[in-house]
Amino acid sequence: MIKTGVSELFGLEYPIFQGGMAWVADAALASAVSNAGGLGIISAMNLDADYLRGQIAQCREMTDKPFGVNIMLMSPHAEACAKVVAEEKIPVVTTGAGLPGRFIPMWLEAGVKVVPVVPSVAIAKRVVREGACAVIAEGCEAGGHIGELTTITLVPQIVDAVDVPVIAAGGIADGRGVASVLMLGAQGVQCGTRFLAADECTIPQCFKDKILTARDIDTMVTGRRLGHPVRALKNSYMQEFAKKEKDPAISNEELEKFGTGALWRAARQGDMVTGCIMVGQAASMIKETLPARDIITTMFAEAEQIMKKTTQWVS
Ligand code: TUI
Repeated sequence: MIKTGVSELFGLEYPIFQGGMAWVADAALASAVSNAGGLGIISAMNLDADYLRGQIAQCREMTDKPFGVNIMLMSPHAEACAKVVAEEKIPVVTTGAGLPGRFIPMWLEAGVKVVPVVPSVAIAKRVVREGACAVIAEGCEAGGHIGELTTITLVPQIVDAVDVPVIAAGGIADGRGVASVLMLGAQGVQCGTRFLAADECTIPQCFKDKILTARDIDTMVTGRRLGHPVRALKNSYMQEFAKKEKDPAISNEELEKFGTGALWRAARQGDMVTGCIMVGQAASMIKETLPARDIITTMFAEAEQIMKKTTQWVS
């Protein structure tokens, strides 16, 4: 068994969070991960408070284990959804794509544990000062909206900078990834892409097939000009975005508009051509879809084996 400050702090059998992926992380996936001993997370994404309340109610029907909610801070409904998290007394909230400071006092008041995704040391220090009880250090191997640093450089620097447990994310899809970030000082992992290929994940099969056939060099990053870089699989949508991004005749407004609805088209409509297939670099390491429970147990059994083996090299 691998028990860490993260499994203890959040009452988990395994120190693993499921990423709060927009248009993907619903009650079905979150309850499956929580039932398997990790922390399932529902994404509030760009939808409103009623959607979130509905997903929370469904998740409570499907699990009696703890689960979390992710607030995407760029959402126009972030404030309304942040209030739902407090009202529903969700045990853990994670945040992404911005600074959550304005909501932290309300969450702490309601007894919600706050765990922001952080892309740098400065932001990690800031959220801990504001009341975060752990942070998710996400490297740019991750899918979707990313920072600049890699997991291997970001995690140890954040471990040194803050006195709360660090959860590593970005590029972790198997036991080797888990073992490696534990060596860097992390006490848990968050996986997004690996759970896209969970049996309980409700994205279309064609999206899962793209993951299973992805090669190492098949993702690309666009959106730097807008200040929010996004990693996704190379396809005509991403290539078109990259072209528009380089064209000075195209305004930022027009570029933003081109981005609107693209993830929804891929994740909900199965549009693999004009949709944005957000996945991390770990996509090409994933060879099969599995139930969430098997993903977690296999990953941690492998991590344990690796750590036992490596201690034999030490004398
Ligand atoms: O949030 C994510 N990943 C996401 S959000 C998302 S929805 C979206 N769609 C299109 C464009 C943009 C977003 C898809 N994937 N991961 C967590 C994460 N948070 N990664 C990086 C950050 C982050 C970045 C800056 C956290 C804080 C931060 O603060 C600096 C600031 O100035 O806000």
